[in-house]
Formats: sequence, structure tokens, C-alpha cells
Amino acid sequence: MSMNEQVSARKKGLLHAVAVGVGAVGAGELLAAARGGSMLDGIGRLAADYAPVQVVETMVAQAGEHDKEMTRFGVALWGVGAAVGTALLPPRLRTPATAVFGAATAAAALRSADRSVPGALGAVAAAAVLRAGLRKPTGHGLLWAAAGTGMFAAAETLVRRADQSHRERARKVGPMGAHVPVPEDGIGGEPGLTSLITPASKFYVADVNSRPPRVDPAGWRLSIGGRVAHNLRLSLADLAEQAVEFDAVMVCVHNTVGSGRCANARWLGVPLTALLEHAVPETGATRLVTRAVDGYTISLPLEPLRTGEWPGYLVIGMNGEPLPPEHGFPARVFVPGIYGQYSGAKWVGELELTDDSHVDYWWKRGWPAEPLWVRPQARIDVASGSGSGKFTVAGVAWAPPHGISGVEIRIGETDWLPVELGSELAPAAWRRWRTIVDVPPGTHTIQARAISRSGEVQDAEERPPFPIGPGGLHSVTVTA
Ligand SMILES: Nc1nc2c(c(=O)[nH]1)N[C@H]1C(S)=C(S)[C@@H](COP(=O)(O)O)O[C@H]1N2
Ligand SMILES: [Mo]
Repeated sequence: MSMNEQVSARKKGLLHAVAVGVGAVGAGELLAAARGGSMLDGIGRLAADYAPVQVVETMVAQAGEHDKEMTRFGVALWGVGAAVGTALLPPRLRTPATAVFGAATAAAALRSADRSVPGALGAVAAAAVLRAGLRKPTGHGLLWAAAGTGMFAAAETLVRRADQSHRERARKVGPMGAHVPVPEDGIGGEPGLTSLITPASKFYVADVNSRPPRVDPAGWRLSIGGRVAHNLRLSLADLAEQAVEFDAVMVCVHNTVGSGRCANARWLGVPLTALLEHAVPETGATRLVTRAVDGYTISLPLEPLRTGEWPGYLVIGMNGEPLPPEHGFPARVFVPGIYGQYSGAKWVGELELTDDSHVDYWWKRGWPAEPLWVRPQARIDVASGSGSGKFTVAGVAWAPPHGISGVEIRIGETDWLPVELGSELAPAAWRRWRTIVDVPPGTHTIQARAISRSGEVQDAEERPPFPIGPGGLHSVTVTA
């Protein structure tokens, strides 16, 4: 062979490997999906569990609310990468390499809560397809790629269908809470202004899974154990009997100014004070570990939860309905005022009382061990002007658990001006605000800041979320 022929044979071989990789991923994911699972979700979860904190932070900052789609796409490339890598190896190493690929993928799949075994089977199938496809250096590339893409699309359809039927089953355990109409706060009717209560379908989703675990409500029990005098096992119906409604905003620590990783809902939950009183913590119990079915854990200091100083809840409902799967069906722990990643696990299965030896999911990744409290924050949703330079500026602000006592805006470097506040649903909920200001001709920056009832003024210093939570002021630019 001439040099040119060698190069072109090599190129063909690599293209063939890419196509075989697509085929292997498609076949593996389809087999897993046909059995109700997913191979890719397990790999995605593995990536989320082991990616260095800076990688996670960059990913969250770049992908925004599309982080799950981005992860799935990245993960699909894993199979293609494995195929290319294998094709580059000397022939005698290819069988062991595909075996390692299959085993590693199967092990990753076994981490994704309820989708595990099917995912592992899919991984074995993917490895077998890979091995078969790479026996010849080149082949029907287009066919492989087309078949792989088709199988992948079929798998997606199957997984979505299974998720949808789980969603419907979850809804049927309801209602959860009274369908009270949301009260008027006096700021209604401003186009573009966030609603006082966020519908579940618009509530941000943040977690380490590609898709929510499917927990069967009939078999599910909340167990409360560890260092307690009485172990408890409670069904959804047991919990519903003791549950109360409360309004609160939930904020992700990744909610940088102006972004949408926060939302306000009317929750239904059992106060943790009541559950802890029934269980009777033993002396030596210092932490409450909330353990989810997906292996995720968050722990909270026991004492302030037990006394009610921190008002925590075991939540089973949202806006009059059961929790939707992506928000933690059938139950989650929530302590208003603490950032989402510290305030309790979604899909919770167990509350364990323990000593200080437990190491949490985020703690392992370099985040502070003690819960971080949500800082006061104001967001500008609307800044719209008429020809005369009069601008309506409106938004939401929150400072849980104390509540908002004021919101101020300024145009450029002028003095801070107070705005009109909507009436307060609850101190832990967010509050809407609005004002009309005269904007002088030209282009200007409008900034907003929140002031908490505890006297804390939103800090202007810009900070990324890691490691103590974001800082800075939301600003928009307007031209009059
Ligand atoms: N089991 C489990 N619970 C979890 C998480 C998770 O990854 N797994 N993520 C936490 C984070 S970081 C946040 S911000 C909130 C988000 O809740 P939401 O998706 O209902 O908005 O859930 C928390 N609870
Ligand atoms: Mo979060």
C-alpha cells in the first residue's frame, strides 16, 4: 500500500468504528429501555458522581437549564469513543478492551437507582455489538449508523412512555392539599411578571440524575431509624393524615442573579418536629440523614430541626397535587431558607438519625459541610417603557425564612429607590414587587436589591455559586 492508501484505509476504519459505536449505543439503550431501564442514565449518573467540582460548576454554568440533555448527549458519545478507541488498538487487544468497556458500562448502569439491571444488560449487549462490528476493519458504515440512530430513537420513545405512565400513576395518589385559589397580592396582571405560585410544570428541576427514579407509591414506606427509641415505617396515607400546607420558595445554590433556578410553591408536608417527636431521638444522635432511593444523601443538624428553630418538613405534595416525579415523588425533605442541595433529598426513603460521622454527597465534593442559607435576592422580570420615558419595572424577591422587608432599584448610579411590594404569602415565600420610574433619555442600567426583615441587604459583590453561594445584583439595560 502507498502512503495515501494507508491514510485513506485508516480514515475508513475510523469512520466505520464511529458508525459501529452508534450502533452499539443504540442497541444497548434499546435493550435496556425495552426492560424499563436505561444504560445511558447510569453512565450519566456516574459522571455526575465523580466529575471534579470545577467540571460540575462549569457544566451547570454553561448548560443552564439544559444540563440533563447535555449530559445525555455527552454520555452517548462515550460508546462512540469506546468504539474508536478499540479500533485503534492492535487486534489482539480488542476483545479484552470491549470486555472492559462492557463491564465498566454495566457497573455504571448499576448505579442508577431503579434502572439498574436493564441498564447493565444493555451494556453487555452494547459490548457484544461493538465486538462483532469491529471484527472487520470496514463495513456497512451507513447501515450501522442508521440502525444505531433508529434504535436510539426507539429507546428514547420507550423511556419517555414509561416515565409518562409513572407520572400518571403518581398523580392518581392525589389530591395532596386543598385546591385553594392563590390569593391576590395586589401586583397581578403585569405581562412577563412571574406568577406568585409557580406551577409544577414550570418549577426548575435540579438533581444528579438524567431522569427521575420511578418509585412505586404502593410499596413505598418512609422509614425513620438509626439512633431512635421507636423505628417508624410510614406510608403515604399515614403521612397525609398529619400534613399541613405552607408556602415557600426553593432556591438552588446555582441560582446566580437573574436566573431561574428558584421557584415558589404551596407545599404539603409533615413538620419534622412531629416525626422526630414520635421517633424519639436517642442521646448521641446529632444529625438527621435524608437518604434517597437514588443513593443521594443530605444530612442536617438534628437539634434545630427537633426544636423547630429550623422549620423542616417531610413534603408529599405541591400545589394541591402529589409531587411530580421530577420533584421527588413520593416524598422529599425541605427546610425553607436553606439552599436546595442542603435542604433535603427528593425521592427520600429513609431518615436516619446518626452521629457526626456521616459524610454527605456534596460534602465529599468539596462543598461546606454545614447547610448554606439562602441570601436575599431580587430578580427583575419586567422593564418595559412607554415613549415618554416612564418605565414599569417589576419582579420577585425572596429572603427566606425571615421574609422581604423591602426591594430597591436604581437607575445607573442614582440613589436607591424603594418599590411597591405585593402582599406577603408567607415570610418563606417569595414576594412580588413593581414600580414605575422615569428613565432619562439614553441607555441605562437598572439594578435591584432585596432587603430581608432580618436587616440583611443583598450584597453587591459578584461571586460564583461555589463554595458559599452566589452574590451580586441583577441588572438589566434599558433605552429611553
Ligand atoms: N435525591 C436527590 N435529592 C435532591 C437532589 C438530588 O440530586 N438528588 N438535588 C438537590 C438540589 S441541588 C436541589 S436545588 C433541589 C431541587 O429540587 P427541584 O428539582 O424540585 O427544584 O433538590 C435537592 N434534592
Ligand atoms: Mo441545587
